[in-house]
Amino acid sequence: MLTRDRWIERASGLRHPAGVFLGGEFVQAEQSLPVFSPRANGLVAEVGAAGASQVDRAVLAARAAFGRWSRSGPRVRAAYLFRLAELIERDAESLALLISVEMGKPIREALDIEIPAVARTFRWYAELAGKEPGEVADTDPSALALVTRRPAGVVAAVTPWNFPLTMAAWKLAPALAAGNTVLLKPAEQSPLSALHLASLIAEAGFPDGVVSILNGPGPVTGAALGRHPGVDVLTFTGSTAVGREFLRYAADSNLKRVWLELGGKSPNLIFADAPDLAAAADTAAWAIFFNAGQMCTAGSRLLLHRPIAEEVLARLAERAADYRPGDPLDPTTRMGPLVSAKQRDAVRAHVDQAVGEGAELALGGTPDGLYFPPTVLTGVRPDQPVVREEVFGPVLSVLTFDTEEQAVELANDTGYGLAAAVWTADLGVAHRVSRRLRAGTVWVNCYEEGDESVPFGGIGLSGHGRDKSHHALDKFTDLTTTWIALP
Ligand code: TXE
Repeated sequence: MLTRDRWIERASGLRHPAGVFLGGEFVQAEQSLPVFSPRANGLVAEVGAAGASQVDRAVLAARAAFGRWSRSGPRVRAAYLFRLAELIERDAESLALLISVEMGKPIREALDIEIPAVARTFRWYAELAGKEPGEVADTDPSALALVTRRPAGVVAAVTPWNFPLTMAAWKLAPALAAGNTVLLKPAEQSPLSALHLASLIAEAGFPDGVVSILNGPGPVTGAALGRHPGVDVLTFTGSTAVGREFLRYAADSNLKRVWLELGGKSPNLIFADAPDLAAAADTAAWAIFFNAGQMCTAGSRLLLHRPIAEEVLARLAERAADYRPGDPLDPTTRMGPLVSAKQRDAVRAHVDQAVGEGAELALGGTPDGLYFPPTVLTGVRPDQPVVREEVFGPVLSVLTFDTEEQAVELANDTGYGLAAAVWTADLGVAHRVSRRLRAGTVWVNCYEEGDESVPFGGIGLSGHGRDKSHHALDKFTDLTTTWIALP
């Protein structure tokens, strides 16, 4: 791992392609987009942004490329995805550095966690291409019914900044493997890593128009994709509010299929008989402070069994010291700044409001610039906004429970349903509670376990549909039945 000074030196020499990656080449942008770095708390670059007419052109290019790409055969498509994975690994340091500069992720985590996950995702779907056979249905023998999967067509993916390249890969890889062409609209906070990805897509030699990458403001570029009649599927990760917008865009345009992976307010339940209380407390800290809490699966509600509440809180406070915010380009930093002043203000407003309503600040609470310290609130009520709404910062709300029934009730007292965790040595409690928790993912005696082979997504206000695994192909394919008469 390079030293902080070396990373800073490399960051000062970073270059990025100009323009918009449209139809296989970088073309002059219609608009421009300022890029702020939370690390520098200032403007670091300006990149090209696509307006509505470039979105039109990109959709046309994707339409034109679709026929050949979808008929190219899975081995051909897999070869491009494998090549892209190799290039991502080759440029791992540059990609990690861009992510760290544009959204403040600690460089070590960008390099050790995010980039390997991106390469793995492209490889995993390359390996899956062509391995989802169709069916022959058991119908009356007078006819033959074939059920086959077809690529849906032109897919638009609108993604957030908290894991800029992982989110892009979760959408691009399955959609491309299944034979679709894709338009990616990255978040305006993280356009630099997306531009580098675009240059790797060009280098990998993907046919023109198979992938376009359109930076731009959500309400302009994102909305144009959401409303476009030439887009067949829209896949989105971001806020619940914008998820609702995409459903409206679809209703007002061509009823395109919309897949939503939205926010969360995940409960982390620790029972008194947890097999290793210290590990449970350490993991609870990681579950909320990793990525400065800017995680849709952040364990933002810690539900503690009353007899062990004090012990867990004491251990949690010790662990929180490991997450003292620091320069994201320092390899020892485990928590960087929040992504923007807007995000910092929203997080601070949540904490101030909770304290104003009587919550106790057990830890943290006061930011230094964009650096927000690990913050723990006790004495909160289940009906307070800080407990009900996604804060998207390193802010943990702690509640206590006395019985299993009460724990489940508190955990499910939310409109979100992305993830949940339960810590217990009792197999009965583990099974009963995990079965009743309303969430797309439930962890038992662990947190944030994940794998390309396992579906990820939520229910309720956390959205629907699944990223990752072979189930993601459901989003990007249509089932077609072909009846053949057998006279
Ligand atoms: O998300 P937005 P923001 C949550 C989290 C966070 C809040 C706001 O609670 O505090 O959202 O974050 C595009 N039409 N999550 O503002 O606005 C935008 O350009 C079309 C949870 O960053 O949802 C970006 O590409 N598109 C989350 C994408 O939507 C629009 C990850 C996400 O931006 C648009 C991020 C519009 N009107 C935030 N407005 C998760 N699920 O992990 C914005 N966009």
